[in-house]
Amino acid sequence: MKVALITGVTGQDGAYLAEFLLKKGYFVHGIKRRSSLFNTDRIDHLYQDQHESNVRFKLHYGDLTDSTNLIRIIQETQPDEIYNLAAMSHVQVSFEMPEYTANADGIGTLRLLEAVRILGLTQKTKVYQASTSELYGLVQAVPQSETTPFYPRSPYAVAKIYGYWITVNYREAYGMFACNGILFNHESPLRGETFVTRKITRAACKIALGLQSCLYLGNLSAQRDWGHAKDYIEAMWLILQQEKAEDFVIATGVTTTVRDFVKMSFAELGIEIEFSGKDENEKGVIVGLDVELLNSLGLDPTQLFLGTTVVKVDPKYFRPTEVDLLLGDPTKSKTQLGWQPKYDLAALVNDMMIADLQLMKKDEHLKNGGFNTLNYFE
Ligand code: NDP
Ligand code: GDR
Repeated sequence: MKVALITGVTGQDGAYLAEFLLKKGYFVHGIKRRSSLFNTDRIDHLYQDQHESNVRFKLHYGDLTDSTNLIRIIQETQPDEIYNLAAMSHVQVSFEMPEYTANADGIGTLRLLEAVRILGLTQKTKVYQASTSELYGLVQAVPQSETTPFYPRSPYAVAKIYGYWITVNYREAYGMFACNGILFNHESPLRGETFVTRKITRAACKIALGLQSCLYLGNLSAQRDWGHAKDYIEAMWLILQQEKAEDFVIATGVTTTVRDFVKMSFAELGIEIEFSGKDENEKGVIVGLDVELLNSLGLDPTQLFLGTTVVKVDPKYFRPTEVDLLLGDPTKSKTQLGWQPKYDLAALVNDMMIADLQLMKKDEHLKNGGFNTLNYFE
């Protein structure tokens, strides 16, 4: 039986990857952080009672900032494949926690690679490093491919560039099977609530249900190449199944503004939004209602009014340095890995909206029953 170790198993990608590898017959070990509340929501459906026989999913407490912990877990688990997905992954937050981000995302990658080397596993254990389109940062060329120069624009991206190069270095220096997946933005119903897509899909549902009046966003003109996390975790696995260790760009090849993502999300509910104004004064207003669609989704169209402003700009979400445009060139992954995404942007938005509408309806029931509803700090 193949053995995989996933760091960041409680995150969006970790959860999908764990499920994917279990289906493939792997024994999956995951590293989770100690927290004062349960933090395993995304993987609870995969839980296996550790007292049963034939257990194939096991969690270990750990942290990428603790090398002795990593060495012990890798020694204990003897993995064939390590997927290093753990990271402080929020670009804006990295401006507030630059040192921690460098420690976890940059040096954390080194700790993991070094643990493999110290334990004499360089010829056994393959390592996947979660690299990112944020490495491209300030636009040097589009579309961005494996050969496009990097220009990181945040403490997060600078930390990840260390992770990228130390992975390449361990491959070249020690002959390790260590690869970077340079993944462009990928989203899903499991996406963290403070990333822009999930913030939008949740808010659109809440607004339609009368649970929220306005959605505040930052830069509406930023363009991202958004794919579905379910497709992207498959690419991670494919990268480690190749004959030769190499780095790959994973992207859809289509880019869209935040503004258009907002319009697409509201449209899923039968609400047409139009934007007007500039920069900080830009706003999104309801200009059309598809009463039939709203009714069919169990939403009350009489609560929604043409001319209502439902999206505004709050400059607190602007970043000190922004990445304006990401557009990936997935030619190498499509030809060499045979990777083919199943979701396009419309299908991604639809999947997220269906899930969030269900979730927010639950929230509505709680509210009507006098209970506290879901709130998140952004
Ligand atoms: P998430 O933020 O959803 O998950 C991050 C995971 O890392 C969580 O399990 C988190 O634990 C864990 N983690 C954070 N810090 C540490 C630490 N110091 N030690 C151990 N674990 C830690 O990210 P995604 O699933 O979206 O992304 C996975 C990886 O891919 C990340 O490295 C991200 O930077 C990278 N990436 C993501 C892209 C995307 O669009 N999603 C695109 C390109 C790269 P906890 O649950 O306790 O917070
Ligand atoms: P990103 O994702 O920074 O690309 O990093 P995020 O969804 O946070 O931002 C995308 C773009 O939207 C703009 N934006 C806002 N972003 C957030 N979070 N909140 C807002 O209110 C808002 N308004 C506008 C941002 O300025 C940005 O331009 C993600 C993470 O998953 C990284 O870990 C990963 O490496 C990259 O994707 C690829």
